[in-house]
Amino acid sequence: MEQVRSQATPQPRPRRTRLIPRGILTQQGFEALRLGGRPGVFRTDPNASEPWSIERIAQLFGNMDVHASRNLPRTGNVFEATSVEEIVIPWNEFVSRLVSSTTDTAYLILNLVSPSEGIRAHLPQGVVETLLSQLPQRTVGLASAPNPTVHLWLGTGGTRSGWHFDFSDNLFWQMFGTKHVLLGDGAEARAFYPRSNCHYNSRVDADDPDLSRFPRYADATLLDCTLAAGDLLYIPRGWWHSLRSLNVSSSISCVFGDELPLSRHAKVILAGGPEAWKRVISDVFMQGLLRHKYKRDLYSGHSTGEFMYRRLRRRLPGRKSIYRLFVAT
Ligand SMILES: O=C(O)CCC(=O)C(=O)O
Repeated sequence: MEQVRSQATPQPRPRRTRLIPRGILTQQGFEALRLGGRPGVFRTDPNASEPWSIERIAQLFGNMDVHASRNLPRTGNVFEATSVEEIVIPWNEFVSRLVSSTTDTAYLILNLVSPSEGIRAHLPQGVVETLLSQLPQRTVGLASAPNPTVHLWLGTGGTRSGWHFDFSDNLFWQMFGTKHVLLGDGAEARAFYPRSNCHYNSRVDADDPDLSRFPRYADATLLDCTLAAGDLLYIPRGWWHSLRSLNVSSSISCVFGDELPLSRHAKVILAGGPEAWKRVISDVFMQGLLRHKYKRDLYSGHSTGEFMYRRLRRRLPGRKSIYRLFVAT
């Protein structure tokens, strides 16, 4: 299959535009970008804090146990990966053994704002607070944003996140190492072939798009950038993004602010076509109404059906659940 594709006549590819950093991050510069609803990259002040490195991060959490993934796929659609192994490993061992490995692909994703009770018990006093206080994202008033979700990403070269979009704005800071990022406008949902179980993930493999299966992807206009230490990327809510680390790297993402309105989700779901609509309706019943457990894709949250069920339930008068409305009463 791969051979047939590479020997065929060259296919059209999405048009790419380079996203150029805009100078040092300021509240004003960020607001201008946010108002326009366009992504952008800022540099953050390199003298603001001691530079981050693998050695510095190794010391951070000591021997606290963390959940990590290894054996991540280097090719193919990330969300369809079957090889991935979930492990629990002491932080310092993850950093010294796995991140420094030249053969493995391993990733650790840590929620810094609401670590689970289990993890909290192992956290050295004040470490998360110190880390959060150093975030350049604070410059733009993130501290006052309601319920930010803050994740630390630490992994080997070759980790990939696959095309997906976040429901709120994302300010993504590269602590060390380099990552290649592609971005696509949320309004072009049809070009990204949303997955039928999770509309916020794409069926297209960003590294090797199969245009015979996904021809509309060639019509997408992509923005392209490589993040280096200190760069801060603004990804507006609903914008597709796909990231790949080029070497050992660490980043902190802050997802915050208003969520994408339901109408925008509906447009993406519609772009998924009849197959996706059937799946969503079935999942609304199975996972929403009947609470069946859902087998998640890698790096994925709720299924679209479950998400729609929760959002619709919130809108019902008196917060009555659809279940109570149709079944229990
Ligand atoms: O850095 C990565 O690999 C993924 C980050 C990401 O997808 C996100 O913050 O939404």
